[in-house]
Amino acid sequence: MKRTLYLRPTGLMPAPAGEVGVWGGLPLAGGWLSFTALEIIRRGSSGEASERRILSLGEFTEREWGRDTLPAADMFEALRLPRARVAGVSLARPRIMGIVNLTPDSFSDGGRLTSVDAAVAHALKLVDEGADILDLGAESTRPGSDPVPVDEELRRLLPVLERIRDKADALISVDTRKAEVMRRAADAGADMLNDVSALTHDPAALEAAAESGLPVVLMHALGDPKTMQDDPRYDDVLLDVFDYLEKRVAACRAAGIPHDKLIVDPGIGFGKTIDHNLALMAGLALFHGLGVPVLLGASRKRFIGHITGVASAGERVAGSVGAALAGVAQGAQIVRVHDVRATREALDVWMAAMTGRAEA
Ligand code: HH2
Repeated sequence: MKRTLYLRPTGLMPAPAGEVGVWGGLPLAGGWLSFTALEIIRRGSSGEASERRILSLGEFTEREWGRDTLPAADMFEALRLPRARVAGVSLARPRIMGIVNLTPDSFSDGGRLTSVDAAVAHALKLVDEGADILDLGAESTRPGSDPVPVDEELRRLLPVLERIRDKADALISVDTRKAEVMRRAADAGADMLNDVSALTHDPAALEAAAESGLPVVLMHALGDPKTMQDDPRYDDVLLDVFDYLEKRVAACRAAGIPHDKLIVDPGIGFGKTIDHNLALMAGLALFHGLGVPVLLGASRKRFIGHITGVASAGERVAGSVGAALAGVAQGAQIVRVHDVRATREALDVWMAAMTGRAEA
């Protein structure tokens, strides 16, 4: 049945330490925030949100509790439950995924890491700077990019993966859309998979990911990289992306991937205008209603250049840090970034200032 009612947690505030609760609030996904209100979004027959109403949690439960079933009860439940660890790493605090592009043509830093030595050194530097996860990508998916043959992707990826596997004190994620690359990466010791097509590009990917037993990031993209920026349209971008990810979560579970191995990502910049990206950023907390961790990849992307006027992607560090903090302020458990050190410092200060506690 098509979903017509959505709950976006709002009135977000830092979760208190220890057993003390926020009066009138509930913990958001077992993390660092509590939500004290819900935006109730109703989708009309035209496909657009036809009603948006913010109710405090007290109002919501008082009004609705008496009924047999709470509206969107599945989402309400999903918002509160703590998230499972990802490959042993707790998501009770935000995690940084550092980008290692092994491609000659990535939009922001392509061609820099063409030797295995340079890529390994860069990956280890990101860990030193505070990355919890490294995301190795050997196929660019920037707008307009061409696909890479599987042999070439493996040739770029495996030597680096094998060399950092035992050296890097971080999880290793592999950013790929291909089943064969997923299998080989799992054999070579990868800890998680990241597919910008949410396991739809390669018909064998669902099975390969399920067999690997690894956690998987399911990202939303409209169309493929070659054409995705040609006039993308949605009825309501936030609700359409939610529905898509909900369907992909269901497809993964049907294929044997457990719920606690899934992570979702709205796919900033993948078949989206500036307005679409900003609607997703502003509504990001909605995705917690899927009951799995949320990943945000906004680093150095075009909407940041549009807002700041910084044309060169490599110089969009401050804007990217701002975007990462905005994501974490909505409970995103993982931020995928190029500039690990700047993000780590900003995040540590932001968390300490928000919660009144410095992490050891
Ligand atoms: N963005 C890019 C690539 N992979 N994966 C996830 N989960 N989320 C993202 O937002 C995302 C992603 C594009 O950025 P980048 O890796 O810097 O560029 P390129 O694809 O050109 O290598």
